[in-house]
Amino acid sequence: MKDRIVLCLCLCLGLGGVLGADTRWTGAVSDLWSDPANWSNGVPNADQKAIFSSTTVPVCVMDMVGAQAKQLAVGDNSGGSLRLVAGDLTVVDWSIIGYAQANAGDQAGHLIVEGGTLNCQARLYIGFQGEGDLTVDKDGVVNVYNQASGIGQEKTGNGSLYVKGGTINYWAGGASLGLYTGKAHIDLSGGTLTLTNSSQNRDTMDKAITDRIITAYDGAGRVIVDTTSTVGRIVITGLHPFEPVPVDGGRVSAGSAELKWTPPDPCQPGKPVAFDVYFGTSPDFPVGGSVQTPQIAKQKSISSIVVQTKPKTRYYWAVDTYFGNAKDPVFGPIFSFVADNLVPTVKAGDDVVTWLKNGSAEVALKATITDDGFLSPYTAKWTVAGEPSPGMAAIADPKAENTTVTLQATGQYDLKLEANDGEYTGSDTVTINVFANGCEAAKSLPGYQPLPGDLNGDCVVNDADLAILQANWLKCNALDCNDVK
Ligand SMILES: [Ca+2]
Ligand SMILES: [Ca+2]
Repeated sequence: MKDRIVLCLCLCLGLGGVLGADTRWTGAVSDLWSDPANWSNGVPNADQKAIFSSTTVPVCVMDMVGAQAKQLAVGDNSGGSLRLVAGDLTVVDWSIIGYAQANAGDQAGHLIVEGGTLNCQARLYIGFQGEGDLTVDKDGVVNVYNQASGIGQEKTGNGSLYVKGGTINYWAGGASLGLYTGKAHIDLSGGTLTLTNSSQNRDTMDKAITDRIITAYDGAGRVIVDTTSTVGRIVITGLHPFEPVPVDGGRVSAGSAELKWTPPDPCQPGKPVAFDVYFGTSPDFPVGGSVQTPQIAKQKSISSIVVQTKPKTRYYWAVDTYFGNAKDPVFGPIFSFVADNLVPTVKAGDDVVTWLKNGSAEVALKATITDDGFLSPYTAKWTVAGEPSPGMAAIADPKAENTTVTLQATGQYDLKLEANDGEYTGSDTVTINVFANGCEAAKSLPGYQPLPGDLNGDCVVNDADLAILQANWLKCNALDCNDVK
């Protein structure tokens, strides 16, 4: 199972001279970012370029909250690695992995974000003129703000983005991500990539998936592009043919969990495939390390198995397939999920359009809250998050999921419902627009069409309209009225 060995972190980092105000990682005393003795010119600040440019010193591990750098150069010209497992790093100008050395091979730059947050305030180049890769995994989050980025940015650039878990968000609008100058590759196997939902990004994603620049599970899976679930975003994930449950990179309620997968078709009709199943808390699978993940099924023709999980624990599992031929078993990828107390899911209900009757409007609030029963029965709380003026909204029973709200004035009201299970809080908001009457409310809806003959615009065709018609009967205000008459 050599293909399962997690990314080797034996790449090392650099010694180098002081360059102006820049500061270079030396790893002289430890692997911690926070120790000034590990840097040529002190721990980076927002005015300094942080440089990683050697394979002969330890990988730098982020251990600070609020870490900053002006620029980030990982793999400046002769290798270098930075790993975020916690904390956060904000880079105010550009970030580059794989700066200048084309075909760097062992001396490529490596950035790993498997916890904490990397905020790139400007562009992020993965493989600028050189070779570099970014791995997003586990709970890691990468945000790239404000400027368009590139993978394989220039002709000699060679960049790879591995989204194995966590999330990377490109927030710039228009064309957020260039993939077509140098060599670019994105592989999705458990994490999420999001982009601004622009026509340029949609076109680039479609083309890159067709061109296999974007793949899932190293080409074995499908790339899923969702442009509807999150307003304004394109959400891209990978799906393995096993269609694993729990979802790879997902979360489940701790306790008993069922691992499920979709078996491939047998090579010989009628002869079902069999599976080895591995499950545990270590990503070190057999042959991969000293702590090995236990085998829980051996050559069984099953497609699910029940396991026990503990809260706040990440689990790894894999399924190897026996087709009944010489290549058995065919190794599957390593899936992971986190077992925990789940955050309550809150749906505050559909937005409402209504109107005042005798000076007020009463609206029934119909919410849905679901939770996994941990830690305790949840408690609900409605609050007024926005109203035309203070005190115009009165919620009958703020602690009841289903209650009523009385609204005393026209305008927009935002009501927030929170559900707290003793540990986590989920929330959602419903918007209520109140108009002076039912006609104004009708006119606020998209697609409102006035009735032919509703001359006074009160949404009714009646004598009042007829009176207007009669009062104006045979009047003419054309320039040739005499001819018309
Ligand atoms: Ca819960
Ligand atoms: Ca009318």
